[in-house]
Amino acid sequence: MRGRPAAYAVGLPQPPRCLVMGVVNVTPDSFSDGGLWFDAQAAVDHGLRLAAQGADIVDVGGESTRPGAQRPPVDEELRRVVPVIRELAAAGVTVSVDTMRAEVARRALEVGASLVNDVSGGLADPELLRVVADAHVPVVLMHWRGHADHMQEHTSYTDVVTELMAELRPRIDAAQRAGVDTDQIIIDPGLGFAKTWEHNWTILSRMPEIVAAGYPVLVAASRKTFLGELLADPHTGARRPPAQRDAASTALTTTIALDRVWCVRVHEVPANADAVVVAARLGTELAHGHERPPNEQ
Ligand code: PMM
Repeated sequence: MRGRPAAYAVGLPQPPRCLVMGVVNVTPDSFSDGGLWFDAQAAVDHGLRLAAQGADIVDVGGESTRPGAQRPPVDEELRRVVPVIRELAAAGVTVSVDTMRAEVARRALEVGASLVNDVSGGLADPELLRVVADAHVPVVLMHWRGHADHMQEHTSYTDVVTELMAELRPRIDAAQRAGVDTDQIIIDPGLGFAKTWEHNWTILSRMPEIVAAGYPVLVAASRKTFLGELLADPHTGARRPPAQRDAASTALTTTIALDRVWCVRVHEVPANADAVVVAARLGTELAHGHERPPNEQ
């Protein structure tokens, strides 16, 4: 039914609507909110706030993946995310760790994370998939063509949706070979990762094809540069800054949720939490509205 996920991941909440994942970037340099939650206590407070506002999952990351970003050393990534995940999980929040490193995933799962979100789909550190399998937790496999410092050199596609789905297939196979349960594999088209702005719009317009693969689909459009470009100042041409892209992000959440995507990853939760409820209700109406007796219409 439109507005409800076409597939769910075993081991995570399964509400009858698209899920909302709130973002906590414990980084000094993320494009969307860099530096705001770099302090551990500020990050914990923000994660608790997102959960209270209706986030089903809180995604904690310690590495910026904005184009051109340099990777932090593994010790630094651990220092950033482990205390935050420990506190949020202890408070009862369902936590996801946004990492490409097996060691960070392992420590995050030890302190209570429920999901591993790997933007490299297991390519950056092949050991990560075994860590996920051993812990029997779900994993997000995102479409990825290389690290942030050179990913925008790999934006050549004949048909972006067909190709990203074909490139995700071996990542799904690798996860299964490592022992990850099929019903714990989530896929993500990777908006903005080795994609041009035009590719992002094509992907968004063809979401039903991605959902039709049968896996839960995560989409992270929130605050991304293609929205800043679309909403550029008509006089100066300056891109709309990230913190002023939330209304546009919410508009996309509504359409994505109607397309039966499993989860949206967003920076600002309240409006998106409302949008997924609206989409679920509208989806029900689209499916059954015409069957109602006249006195209920
Ligand atoms: N984008 C970012 C970080 N993590 N995870 C998934 N699964 N998909 C994404 O598209 C994604 C991600 C980069 O954006 P941020 O600065 O908002 O974290």
